[in-house]
Amino acid sequence: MVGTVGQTNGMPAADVPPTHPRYLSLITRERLVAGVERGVTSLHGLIAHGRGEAFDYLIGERTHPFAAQAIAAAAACLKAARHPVISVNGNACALAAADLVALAQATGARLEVNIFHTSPAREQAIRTMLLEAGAQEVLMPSQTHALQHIDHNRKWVHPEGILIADVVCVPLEDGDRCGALVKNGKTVITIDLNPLSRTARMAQITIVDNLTRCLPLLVSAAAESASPPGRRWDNAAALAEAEAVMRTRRPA
Ligand code: PTJ
Repeated sequence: MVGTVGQTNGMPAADVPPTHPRYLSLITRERLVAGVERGVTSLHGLIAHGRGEAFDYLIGERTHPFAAQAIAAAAACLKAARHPVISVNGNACALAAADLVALAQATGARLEVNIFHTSPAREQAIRTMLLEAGAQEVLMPSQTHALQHIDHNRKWVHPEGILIADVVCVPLEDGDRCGALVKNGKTVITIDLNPLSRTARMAQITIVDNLTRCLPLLVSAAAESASPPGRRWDNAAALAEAEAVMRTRRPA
């Protein structure tokens, strides 16, 4: 697919040919630029994406066994949850709205908008994009219910969503909120290409992979099987493996 929105690497997106060696990466950037243009993604989100790209480059832009195992653990955890919630920010929505909706359907999780950079207009734009992608329901942050142990905009949550969730899936999270969710007694699943980030280290299950690659795998894992009996997940070991791959892998 050749996109129609935004500029990509200095050239109009429509000029990015599928034969370009960096095609997928360029088209993914274009999705984020389009997200900014439609008011879903913050400008800061472009910077965050660049950081993610750098780590993705270091793992050879592929899903490694440490990620595949984390995906299986995350699918089982979401399916075993009493009240799972998928927390959606501006980057996750622009990159993967349809997959987030599919994940909610496959796991019975509720979708809730929750962003770091305060903007009621952007919250509404994210909600609209999720509804357009097929969501039946999108919970919005309230102005009455706040998580404890956190000060910024991300503390505001929906009383029937994140507030009472036992398991929260938070792709591309910032460390403060991940820590707050854990302190509030939640099990946190995150997707983060940086195995050194505070989020990656504080979450109980971290999938070190690109959101765009691992979400379809997570949806399939959740849709395929009944939840297997919970095996104990060693997140620190998985992060150490990811870091080792980054430090030792030679480019192909
Ligand atoms: O929409 P908002 O206001 O909630 O803002 C969202 C961002 C992502 C801008 C905000 O949460 C933020 O600033 O996040 P951080 O602290 O930069 O963390 C983002 C993490 O996600 C970093 O560790 C990146 O390496 C990682 N990351 C970026 N892109 C991807 C990614 N991980 C997986 N897949 C990606 N595509």
